[in-house]
Amino acid sequence: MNTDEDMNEETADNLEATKIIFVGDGAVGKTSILTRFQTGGIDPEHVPTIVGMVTLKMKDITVPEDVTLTDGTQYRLDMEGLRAGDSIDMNLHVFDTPGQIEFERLRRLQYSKARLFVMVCSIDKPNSLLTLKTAWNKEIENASKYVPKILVANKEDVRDDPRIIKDLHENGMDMVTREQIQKAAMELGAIDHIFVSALTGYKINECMKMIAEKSLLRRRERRGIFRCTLF
Ligand SMILES: Nc1nc2c(ncn2[C@@H]2O[C@H](COP(=O)(O)OP(=O)(O)O)[C@@H](O)[C@H]2O)c(=O)[nH]1
Ligand SMILES: [Mg+2]
Repeated sequence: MNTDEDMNEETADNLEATKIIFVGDGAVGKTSILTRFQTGGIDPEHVPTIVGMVTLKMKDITVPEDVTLTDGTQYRLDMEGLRAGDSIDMNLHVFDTPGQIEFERLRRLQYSKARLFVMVCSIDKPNSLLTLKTAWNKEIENASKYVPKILVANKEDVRDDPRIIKDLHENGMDMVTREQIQKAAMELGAIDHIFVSALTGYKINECMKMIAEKSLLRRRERRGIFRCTLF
């Protein structure tokens, strides 16, 4: 089935290895989301990730429609041979990156050929949403402007936890609201967002499906941009 035309990066052959990158501050639950999806449980200890890659086999993924963001940016289906509504199986190679800032060089190496960035924050850590906007988004945009991103707000299970609400108040903070996440998704240029809990498993399967589906899109290159020629 392979014609010469198929031998570029954007063919359905690449479904064998679709590269997904998780980013976000340490301890927001990136590793836990993946572990919960794979095994149905999470490790209560926080073990900082150095480099982790897991392969997830995803069945019956529905090829998505194109997406247009409120600012007009378009994300289009970018896999030859696929049409919106098709049902496919995919292998996701998910890179669970270290959140610590000192691993920046390591992360940059991982970003090449990514098909989707999953930006993770935790609703009990307002700062983890702020750093997505200030630090992580810049790092991602530097790596590629064409790769779609989604926003995942974890720890939905603690939303009404009086002890955590009190702790946040004592430090002059509040739980991150649903509206704040919605607004942040727009500001970040995320093509979708979802609230999950790795602890209870709430929306974890939906989240992984969303990841698989959205990785098939790519930001449409703007027409009419002056292309530099070197002579
Ligand atoms: N309450 C609650 N705790 C969570 C959830 N997800 C992860 N955690 C805890 O948060 C801590 C950090 O999780 P981890 O997955 O290591 O974060 P990472 O650094 O982003 O990979 C661990 O103690 C987890 O048990 C969640 O959905 N709810
Ligand atoms: Mg981790």
